[in-house]
Amino acid sequence: MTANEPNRRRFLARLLAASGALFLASCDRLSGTVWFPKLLKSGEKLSQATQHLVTSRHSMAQEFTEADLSPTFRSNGTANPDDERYQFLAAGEFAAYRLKVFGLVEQPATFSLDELRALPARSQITRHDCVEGWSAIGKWKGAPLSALLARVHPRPEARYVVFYCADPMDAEGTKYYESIDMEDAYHPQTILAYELNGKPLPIANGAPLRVRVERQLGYKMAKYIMGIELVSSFESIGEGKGGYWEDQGYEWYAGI
Ligand SMILES: Nc1nc2c(c(=O)[nH]1)N[C@H]1C(S)=C(S)[C@@H](COP(=O)(O)O)O[C@H]1N2
Ligand SMILES: [Mo]
Repeated sequence: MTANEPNRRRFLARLLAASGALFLASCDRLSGTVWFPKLLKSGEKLSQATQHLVTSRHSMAQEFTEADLSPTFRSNGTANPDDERYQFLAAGEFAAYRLKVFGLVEQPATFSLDELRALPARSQITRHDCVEGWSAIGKWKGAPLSALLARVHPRPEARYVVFYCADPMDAEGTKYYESIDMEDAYHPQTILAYELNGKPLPIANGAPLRVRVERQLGYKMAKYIMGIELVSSFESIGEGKGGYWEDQGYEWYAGI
């Protein structure tokens, strides 16, 4: 320990207290059992910078065993996109589905489901936490987003990965979309899932493809992904703050 250490500690303690991290630490006993620790009221929400101090962005989300699987994995939000193109693809069991990857990449590409299945696969049993107050444990299988990115070669300016979904426009004329930063994009548990509990991803849970960003809350896990764009800022894709719920006031960084 250096002479500066006590000072540094006091500084950190003040910083953490100010940002609500002590509140978080005292709730740590609960982590692993309920969704509560991932979800902090907006006033208690840590700044992204402070989160870097408290928990490493490289840490892994907890994984579970087959015995922990929820009997059913419920559906939330859109359960079957009322969209002509989507319904056409679903009727053909997504044989004509092509994931389009574009934006700040050297090699824009499209991927069929078979091509996505041919990428290295990862399975993980994780807990999904929805801000509406429910959780479910499911087993997801898919291609790590990092493997997909390796195919399209992101440009150095790329800072965010944006997911565009098949959901039709809502009453306000906005469509479901989501975004994550490159750190989460390359995280080993960030996968483009095409299977849930050993079966092809059901339509209710996002068929044919949905993202899992395991350290974040449910609304980040975009379902019905039709396109992926790499961008340097959200200004380049419109007025939004990086996601459907974020545009309505939810935190962009919804995790720990
Ligand atoms: N395209 C799309 N993705 C979405 C949603 C949605 O309505 N449309 N809802 C989000 C929310 S709030 C949650 S909790 C999860 C629900 O996933 P599930 O239907 O598999 O339970 O998907 C998220 N991703
Ligand atoms: Mo949710």
